[in-house]
Amino acid sequence: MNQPKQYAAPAYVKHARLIAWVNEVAALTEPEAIVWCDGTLQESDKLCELMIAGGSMVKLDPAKRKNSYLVQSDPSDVARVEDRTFVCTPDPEEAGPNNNWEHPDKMKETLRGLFKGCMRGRTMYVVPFSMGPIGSPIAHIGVELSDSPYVVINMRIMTRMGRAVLDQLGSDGIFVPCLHSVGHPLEAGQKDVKWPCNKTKYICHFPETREIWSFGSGYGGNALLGKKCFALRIASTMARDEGWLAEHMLILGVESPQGEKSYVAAAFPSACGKTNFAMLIPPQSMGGWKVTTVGDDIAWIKPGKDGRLYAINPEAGFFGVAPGTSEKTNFNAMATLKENIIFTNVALTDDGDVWWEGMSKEPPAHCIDWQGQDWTPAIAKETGRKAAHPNSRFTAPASQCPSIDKDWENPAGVPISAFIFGGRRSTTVPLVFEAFNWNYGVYMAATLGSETTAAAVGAQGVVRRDPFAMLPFCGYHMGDYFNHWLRIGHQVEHAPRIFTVNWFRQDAQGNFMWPGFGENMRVLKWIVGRCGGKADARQSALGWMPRFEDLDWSGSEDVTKEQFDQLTTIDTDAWREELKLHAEWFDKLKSRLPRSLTLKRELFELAMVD
Ligand code: SAT
Ligand code: MN
Repeated sequence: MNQPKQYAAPAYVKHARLIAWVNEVAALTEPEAIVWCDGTLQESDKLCELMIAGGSMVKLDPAKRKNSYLVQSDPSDVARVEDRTFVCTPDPEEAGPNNNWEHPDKMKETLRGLFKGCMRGRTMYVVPFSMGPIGSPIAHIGVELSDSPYVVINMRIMTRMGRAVLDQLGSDGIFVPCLHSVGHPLEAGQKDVKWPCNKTKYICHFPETREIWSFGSGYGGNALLGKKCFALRIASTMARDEGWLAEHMLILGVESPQGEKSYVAAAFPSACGKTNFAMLIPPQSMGGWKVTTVGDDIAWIKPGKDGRLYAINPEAGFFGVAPGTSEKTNFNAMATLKENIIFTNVALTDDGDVWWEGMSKEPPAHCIDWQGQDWTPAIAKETGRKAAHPNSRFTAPASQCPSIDKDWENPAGVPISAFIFGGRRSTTVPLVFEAFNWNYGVYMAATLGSETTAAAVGAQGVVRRDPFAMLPFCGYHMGDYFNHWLRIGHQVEHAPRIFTVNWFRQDAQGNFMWPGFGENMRVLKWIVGRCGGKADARQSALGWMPRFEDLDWSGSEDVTKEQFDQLTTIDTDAWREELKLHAEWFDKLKSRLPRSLTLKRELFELAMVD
């Protein structure tokens, strides 16, 4: 049996509890060595060299993309595994029907069995990270122990990572312990594989003790534990206890030609275009509107002294979906991706660059696809094989984004004027409407539905309820979470207005009716106009809705009044069916469902009688 070669922490580490935990985990997992990460570029470069030497990473041609790399995962490890994700509380009621549950004692026993010796032959990296600007009153610290160099280099981009965080922690600061292993120990002489992982996977959260244990996957939200595991599942329980919100939301700034600035936060399920929306470029014809990016995935929101809600982006990078990203669909993302990027599961071109479906109109004549096989347009036509996996990703420093907001690292956050909720719905849900009031808005968010995407393992394109786009991310009972939202709205003096959008409605022929992307600015302008008392609306059964003339159509040739009417029509038959699905969903939450939401559902039912 290999004994760890180094147990001692560097002299600059002063945190006794952290050192004790690292030693305890090392005794359990038996790594070959322990490395305390400092977060420097040199360290990251060294890890990349190691991965390249081991055949698990390719350096892209620096003439094409400086300091950028491609990693291709095992085909079995390409997305979050929601059915292997657990919230472990003593009482199953606490976790709620929205989470897989196990008792913490029992789960720890299982995990200890799995983690026993699981890092043999590997290095255990100690990764201190801050979610949010270091020292911000809204930020929180975690430390991830991982045997994956891929995790380290991604965490360096996605969080504030390294020695500065340990300095902030001092000798007794609070941190969330995040333990991760790919679950693929190497016995003496055993050769490593390209992407180590384990068939058995467990992504486990312990809200009571604020701990995370993740086993068996090296991918995205399963392994970069600062993201969904900490910043959403654990943070949502912290937020419930402490009176704030941890949400699956992008944050963007909107500036009018007159220089008036508002911020909105918007929740969409994974892979529904949050990154594109966060980096939207308004049509020039609208005359000088500007959109700036604060974050593209997660928002931590706290009440400010002035009665408004203030949001920070706890992340420092974007882990965005690559396919479909192009100069046309997201110019700012493409500009962000020019250097210092880690690509995962996209294709490698013959000239040492990357490619994915939708990046360019003309596909390359030949490339190596995400599974390492030859790919040509002819092969694709014949076999249907994609060059890039539909959930392939880029990891990019947020600071490189041309639209990054000047206040994106403001420790106090930015004031939020509107919340927007959207799903991927080919039918039923109109383009946009504003809730009559906070409680109606909470109802709409609580019943949000969306057609599933490749971001999670499982069937795609099926409508599932994804309340607040938080179904896979809320670390406690969804009924309690709705109550928490209702409470927050009434506690703050200037609660944001709440809007529902749907960019994905289709006509009878299956064509998208709304052009989306930059054109979403027309809807966004109406939304901030509503918040500032500058936009008109008509009352509908669902809420306040724009008439055709209430949107700014300058320079638009895409949408006629007839098409707009179709986009905003309320199909009462479809809504009666929809409301039945709401009832089914509410039934699952039983006694913890707020009564005001049940009542709202009944009101909507009455309103849908022709
Ligand atoms: O893999 S992640 O969970 O980080 C991405 C996503 O599903 O949004
Ligand atoms: Mn997400």
